[in-house]
Amino acid sequence: MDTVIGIKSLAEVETMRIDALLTRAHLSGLTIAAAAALTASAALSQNIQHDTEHYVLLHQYGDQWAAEDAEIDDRLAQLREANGGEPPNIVYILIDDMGFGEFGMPELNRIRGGRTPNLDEFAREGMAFTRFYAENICTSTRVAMMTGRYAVRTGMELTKVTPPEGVGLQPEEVTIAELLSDAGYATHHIGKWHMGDIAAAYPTNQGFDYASFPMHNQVSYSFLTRDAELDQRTTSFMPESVDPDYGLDRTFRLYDWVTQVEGESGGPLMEWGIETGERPTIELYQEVNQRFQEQALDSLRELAAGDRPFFLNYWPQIPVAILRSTDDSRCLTPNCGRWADAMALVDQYIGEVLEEIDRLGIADNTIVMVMGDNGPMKQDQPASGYSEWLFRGTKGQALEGGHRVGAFIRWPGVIDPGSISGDMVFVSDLYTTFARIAGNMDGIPRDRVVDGIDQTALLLNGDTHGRRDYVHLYEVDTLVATVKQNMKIHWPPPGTNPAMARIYNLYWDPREEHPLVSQGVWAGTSFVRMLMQHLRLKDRFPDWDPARGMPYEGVANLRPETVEMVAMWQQVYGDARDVILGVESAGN
Ligand SMILES: [Ca+2]
Ligand SMILES: [Ca+2]
Repeated sequence: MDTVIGIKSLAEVETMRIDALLTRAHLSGLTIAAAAALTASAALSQNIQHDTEHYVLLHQYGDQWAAEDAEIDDRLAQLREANGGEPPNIVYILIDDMGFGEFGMPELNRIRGGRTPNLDEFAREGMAFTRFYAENICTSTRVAMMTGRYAVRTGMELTKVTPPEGVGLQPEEVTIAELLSDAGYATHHIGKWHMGDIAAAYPTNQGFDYASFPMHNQVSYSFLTRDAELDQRTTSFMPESVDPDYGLDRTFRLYDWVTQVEGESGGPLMEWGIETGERPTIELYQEVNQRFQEQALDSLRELAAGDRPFFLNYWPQIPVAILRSTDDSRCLTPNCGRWADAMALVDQYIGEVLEEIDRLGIADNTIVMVMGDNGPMKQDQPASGYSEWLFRGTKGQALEGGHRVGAFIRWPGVIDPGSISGDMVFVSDLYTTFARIAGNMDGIPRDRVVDGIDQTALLLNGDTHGRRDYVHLYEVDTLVATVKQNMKIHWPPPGTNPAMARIYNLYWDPREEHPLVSQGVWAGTSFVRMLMQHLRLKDRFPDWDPARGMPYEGVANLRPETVEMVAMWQQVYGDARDVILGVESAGN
């Protein structure tokens, strides 16, 4: 990895120690996980191949965790018995671009003039996480939640923003929806998906019984519209602003992509809400968001009426919006910024979901989790109403502000209301934790690295019962920073003196503004050890490539203009979009 050449010399010093650790772990050809299991035979997750840093803790706490796990199994069995033999329902709501402090904290809303009353109340009914790390951008966080793996391991670390894509989540990824389906859950997905526009990646082919979702992300509605261009939020995109004399390449900007679709598991998808000849507008975006909300409530009613436990995965597209509604009465908060107002709308939506859960009488046996997927998109939003809170940085950055998100979970009778967790949690941990609660740890694949740590102990036993004290932070495929406990290192770029690596004490300096000098020097060696183990494991379990295919396969009612657009795209790029066009024809 030449991205970390800067620490190469330090790394060499560590090599012998790492070899020793890995050799110890691979005694008699055992996997690292199996070797760790020798020291703690009962802990449930041990034959899952986690990242190496997990085993550093497992060697120290394995026996303690095994004892705790035995109690947890008893507790989960009791809960199941009290719930007619079934595990709890799971409603998981992921809010786009919502960093830490953006909701669920009334004090901060007062400071900003924001309003999220429903979420503030919800936050007090369960556990608030203070150290919840997501990945720092949409697709990556969604992939990490769905697969339990750092997005970089799946090849899905790039967030695609303009259609078509032609790539997506590998079918071989075993999603949390597939694990829960196998455990007997009914599974619905509503809203943003953003993990590819090829058949393999559709939620209906990745474990969901039913899904209604936009084929791409919100850019396709809110930025790539005539309204946005007239408002100069976008430039040179719409056909009327392409130079008729010199705008030669017709694939430089493409239109008529698939908008929003719905369908059932394994079946065809149907595009809805758009007619032939129509192109997305901000009004369509608002209508679609309202429709997703209605579908989420419909799903809730349908799933609650069924005889199986259910998983409702609701990922609203709002608050992402770059244009204000055409309804000029909108100013839903004293802040009146675009995104702060949109957040008030999200709060209304989620309030309706929570109310419906109460009305259906399923609150007691339903886990509800609400969280953000990454830090706020402030870069393009000077008037969004968002400002940096405690942390510095935005979506896409390895600063705490990019990765740390608001996250709250409610499980009546199990998680103490008003509880606060200071333990570190990474979004991939939800995968393993939900699988444990649903009773399908066996379904987690063993032939790859699964980064998600089982955090059931934290939910059941409360603060200080977490099992993670580190996270690696990627920007696309580059490991940019690593956090361990309250210390954080930003890895130096290639060619940099390793002694110049910036190390921060996040308790002293949550905004990462004052790199430690002498005070942090001790941590450098430990951080390099962590880095080398993380990278060495990749030698054994290389990162995957994403799946590739034709966009929109399986959409039964493609509009004629979409068919034409895809044909043009395929004619130029076809299967060769990853190679250098023209190399062969030039005879090289
Ligand atoms: Ca996002
Ligand atoms: Ca799959």
